[in-house]
Amino acid sequence: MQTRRQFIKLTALTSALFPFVKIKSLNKFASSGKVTKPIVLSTWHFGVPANVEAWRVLSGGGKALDAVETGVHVPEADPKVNSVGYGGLPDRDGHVTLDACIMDEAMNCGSVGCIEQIIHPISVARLVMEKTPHIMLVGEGALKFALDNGFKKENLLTPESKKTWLEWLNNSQYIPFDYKNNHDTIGMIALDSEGRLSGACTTSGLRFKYHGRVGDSPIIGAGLYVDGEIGAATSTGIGEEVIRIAGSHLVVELMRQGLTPQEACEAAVARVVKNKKGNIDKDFQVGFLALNTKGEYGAFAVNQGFQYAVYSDSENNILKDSKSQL
Ligand code: SD4
Repeated sequence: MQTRRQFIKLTALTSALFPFVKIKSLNKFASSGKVTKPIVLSTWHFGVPANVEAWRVLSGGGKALDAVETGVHVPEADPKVNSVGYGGLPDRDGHVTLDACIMDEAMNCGSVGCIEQIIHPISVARLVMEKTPHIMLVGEGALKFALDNGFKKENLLTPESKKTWLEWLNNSQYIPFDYKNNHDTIGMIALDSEGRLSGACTTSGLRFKYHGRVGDSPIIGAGLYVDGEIGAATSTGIGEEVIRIAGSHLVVELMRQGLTPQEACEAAVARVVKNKKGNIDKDFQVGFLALNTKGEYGAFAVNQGFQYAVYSDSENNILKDSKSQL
């Protein structure tokens, strides 16, 4: 139990570190005792159908870990989503390379980076977590591990994505950070009826990136972080900027210090903005989504346009617009 003196010290410290965060109340001290569970949150509009599948697991009393894996399978398999899994836009050399990670409430985690020809990288990440002493496998090693474990090779480059890539090749203009044409990663975080938190994050990354480029999405602490005693966070947008600040870990640590999920996302976005020293336009984007152990959530992005989907008993898979810094 913290004393009033410790509370004041923590408030002063947080204000000094994050002067842009208006601390209305530190959530440890404003606890209503009410917990919203189960609940699942996902980034972007394709989070809506993904949440439906996750909710099927959660509403049946299933584990958050199973819910997030099942949920993100939906955009991974959807050829119309050109930023995740099958149908993802390729790198500059025409390879569809995928990044994914998964984490549960007990610090178990697994990840794959730059894996090709596997439609569900999230399930390979889960196997890395469950079957190996490691956390991350990349490239050909990740593919070999997947094939050794029964996954099948598939061509992930759809005719539509190939056409877009061939058009791009006409000019080969290298602008991977042109965010308005780079939508997007699914990050999903969930709290189940037993109070277990988990998260999953999966993407084809930035379109026409360098071959071998890995973003934030498969990096534990950047694209995703879960601490079963505190909360979970996930990110979307320009991965390089998220990695620089260990973004999702930062959000969870801020929640540990007492910030609400909303305040923590705002503070992390402010850190990104500060690092860019004003060098930000409307095509730049980084966004965070966070959930705590009480089922409270928040989201914030640098620019307008970041949407996320929420599914709980009280919010029936609603698509919400995140507030933004600019
Ligand atoms: C990445 N954060 O690879 C991911 C992809 C994304 O907008 O969210 N793109 O950097």
